[in-house]
Amino acid sequence: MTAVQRFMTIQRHILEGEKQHPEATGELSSLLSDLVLAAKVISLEVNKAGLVDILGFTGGSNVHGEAVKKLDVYARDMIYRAMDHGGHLCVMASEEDDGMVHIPPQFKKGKYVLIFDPLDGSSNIDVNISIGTIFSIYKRITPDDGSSGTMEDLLQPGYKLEVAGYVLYGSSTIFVYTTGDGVYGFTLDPAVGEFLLSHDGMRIPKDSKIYSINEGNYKYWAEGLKSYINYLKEEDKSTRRPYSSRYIGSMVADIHRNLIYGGIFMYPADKKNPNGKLRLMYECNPMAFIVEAAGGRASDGQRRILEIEPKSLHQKTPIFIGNEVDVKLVEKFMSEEHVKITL
Ligand code: AHM
Ligand code: MG
Repeated sequence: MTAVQRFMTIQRHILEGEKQHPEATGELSSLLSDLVLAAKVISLEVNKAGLVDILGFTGGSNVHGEAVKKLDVYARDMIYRAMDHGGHLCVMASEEDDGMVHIPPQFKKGKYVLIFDPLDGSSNIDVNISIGTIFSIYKRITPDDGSSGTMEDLLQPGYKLEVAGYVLYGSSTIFVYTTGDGVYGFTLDPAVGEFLLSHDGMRIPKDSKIYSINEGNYKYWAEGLKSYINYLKEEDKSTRRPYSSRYIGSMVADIHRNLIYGGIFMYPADKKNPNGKLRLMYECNPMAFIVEAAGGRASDGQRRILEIEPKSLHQKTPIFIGNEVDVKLVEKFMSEEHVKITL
């Protein structure tokens, strides 16, 4: 008989985590609770996405004459509205915005910084494929004196993260978060309206046989990467090859699956995108923090993602993330070939 899962809401889990840190002020818990609320509202809206056309809401305004927002803009606004007035943040940044997202002047500024990708994989919305929200919370660097946060507070390397998480809107909605010490997943029970603990202490399996990459870009890859992918397709029972290829094209969904089944997800540099496609601050750092906390590894091919010193909010980086053995192997393939991508 399988062990019975602890019956626990995400709110209670957050509070219990806080109790283990006597110095905690409760601010982080409060921030997470606000994010949970935003996730529930976004989940509702995501589930209605296909109804927009049927109900005749397209064309810019709905029946009330209100402008209909694109879902990614809706998600961005919902998170902003849930987070702007709690008094715990000093600044935010989102993949939807060009620059810093400020806390309105009338609200208190606190000691934390929030960086988020409101709806990643948004090209999948119209075709009912899983999409996700990704978030990161840092402590501010500038003094916690009630002033607004600055770019310095935002541009921190990933190893300084306090909390990272994602919400996957899939066959069900799941909220996964870590403070660096254990990764926990909660599935939304739509009837009760609560996220309930469903994945306690997630660990990425060591013996994977899944690789996820947009193989349509093969022609543009470095030779070392081509050799690695070709190696994965060869037959060898002792190393579980050939691997299976699974690519959703939605980073949160691809990495969530690999966290559960094991596997490696890659978005490399190529001749068309010399820094890859994915954003360090919004996508790669938080996912790397989660995967490392689950026993995995994340690198840009040479160095740990979490140790990259960010230079700008929207900077991109190649990423190889997942099972430790697999990520180390792709690093080896790439370094042995001493491949530099030439444009
Ligand atoms: P987005 O931030 O515009 O939504 O793009 C990010 C998404 C990732 O979720 C996914 O891994 C990647 O783009 C897929 O890109 P591609 O279509 O080039 O394979
Ligand atoms: Mg994105």
